[in-house]
Amino acid sequence: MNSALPHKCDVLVVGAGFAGLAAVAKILADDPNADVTVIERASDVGGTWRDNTYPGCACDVPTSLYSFSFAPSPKWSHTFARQPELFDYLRSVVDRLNLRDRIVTDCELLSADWSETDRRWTVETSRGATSVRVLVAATGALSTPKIPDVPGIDTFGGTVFHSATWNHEHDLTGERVAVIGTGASAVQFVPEIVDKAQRLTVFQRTPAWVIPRLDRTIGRVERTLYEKVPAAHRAVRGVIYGYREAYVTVLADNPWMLPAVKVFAKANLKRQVKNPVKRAALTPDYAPGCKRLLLSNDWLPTLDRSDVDLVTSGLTSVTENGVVDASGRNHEVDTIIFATGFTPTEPPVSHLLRGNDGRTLAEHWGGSPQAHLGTTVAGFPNLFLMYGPNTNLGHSSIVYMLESQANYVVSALNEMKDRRIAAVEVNESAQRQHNSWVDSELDGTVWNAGGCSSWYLDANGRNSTMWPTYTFRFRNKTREFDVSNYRIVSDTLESD
Ligand code: N01
Repeated sequence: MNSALPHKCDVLVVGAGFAGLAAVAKILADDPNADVTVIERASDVGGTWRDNTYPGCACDVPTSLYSFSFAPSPKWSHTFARQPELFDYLRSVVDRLNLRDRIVTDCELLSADWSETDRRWTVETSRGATSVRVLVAATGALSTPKIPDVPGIDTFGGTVFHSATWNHEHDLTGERVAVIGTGASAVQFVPEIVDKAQRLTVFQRTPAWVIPRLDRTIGRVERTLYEKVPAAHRAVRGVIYGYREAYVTVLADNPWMLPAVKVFAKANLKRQVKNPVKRAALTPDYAPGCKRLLLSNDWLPTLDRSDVDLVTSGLTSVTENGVVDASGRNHEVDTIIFATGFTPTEPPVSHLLRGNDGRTLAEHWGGSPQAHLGTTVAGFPNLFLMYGPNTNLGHSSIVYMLESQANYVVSALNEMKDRRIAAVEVNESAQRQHNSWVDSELDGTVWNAGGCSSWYLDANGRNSTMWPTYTFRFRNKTREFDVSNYRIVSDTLESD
């Protein structure tokens, strides 16, 4: 890919995962001559689908929906594509849309400072500096692995890694393995490694609601149909979109319907876990959906196996040869795999961006990320966040949200161009109003009032991750750049 970072560019996109590629693709579709560059810290595109390579890694949203509407693929092999296929898809999109020359790889963002005088961002990267008018941060919310600070971890004599940075050099065959965490990642890889390990010990802090994954192979005839008749594939995508949206009716709008989901999920648990002690330990005491509903057909049967231990008392420390639970028992293991998630409410990028008062985004947020439409932030002119605060979903495809945000960026760029505005900054009042609306919509939903603690809630207890309602409402709100909610920082473009 292109190795030179221009010393100046109009739009700089940081990150070449789904979010960054959505942004650059839409900007170029609107204006093929746009001066837009993407920087990517790794040596290839793909974001989370490049990095997460753990065994069994797959999408838990049907891939016909979890892909770009502007770059459909008729070739998915399964309803829920596996990681290698998704990674290949993203690389193929780069080629199909001729984006390769726009992407500077092995180029990590180190800092970005807004200058009110220059009305530009001064961006420092591992490949030098560049001056940028519009910055699009597409760095992902679930990209920085979180390993808890467990006492004694440095003394452990075996192997330790996180699910998002899987150690493929290490062979688990015949080993005693501890897995910490029982979220969306663990349910995918634990059934894949159980037959290799001599013994598996799974540390569960909170049980998850699990429902069947209705996966199937997509045969050649069906794939050919999608290839020859794209409208048929679009129709399938539309149906998936529709039934996924219907989940909001249950999870957010009518939480009184949740007991029915509970009955269904409990029946699934009863069918798949015969051991009564384990079944009791695996029964959640909060509403389904409060944490991400997990889709799996083999997670619960795996935990039911006699060669798999389920520890529910939590871990207190690590010794040189094992993991100690809350009762003080040392579980001797050779390898510890942390499936403990990410840092969505304090993304590292928030420490790198400094706004017009010299403070970082993290300092502005004080632990509770907020943005206007999840995209722009008061105090940070010409900054657009992809997958920003309150844009995460519990029910549908994040790619749909990212495309909506990319539309908004394009609309903003056009508005600025048409009005000859060099820079815009969202008004505090607009940001406040949007977030009050988000808070009131979240009030009483399963994500706020489902009786669990989850990564959806930030350090201050506010839900600063979830979009509270139907995704088409986000699409409508981001369709056009609402310039009246913005302060015009400068009314002349540099080219004047
Ligand atoms: O991480 P998680 P993940 N001691 O944060 C436990 C997306 N995703 O990597 O529930 C002990 O969900 C924690 O316990 P608790 C998806 O959005 C998408 O699995 O907090 N345990 C939990 O069990 C998902 O939500 C796909 O009590 C500790 C687990 O670790 C997100 O990524 C596929 C602990 C962390 O679960 C993250 O999933 C996979 C501690 N100190 C993932 N700290 C798709 O297919 C944490 N835990 C799109």
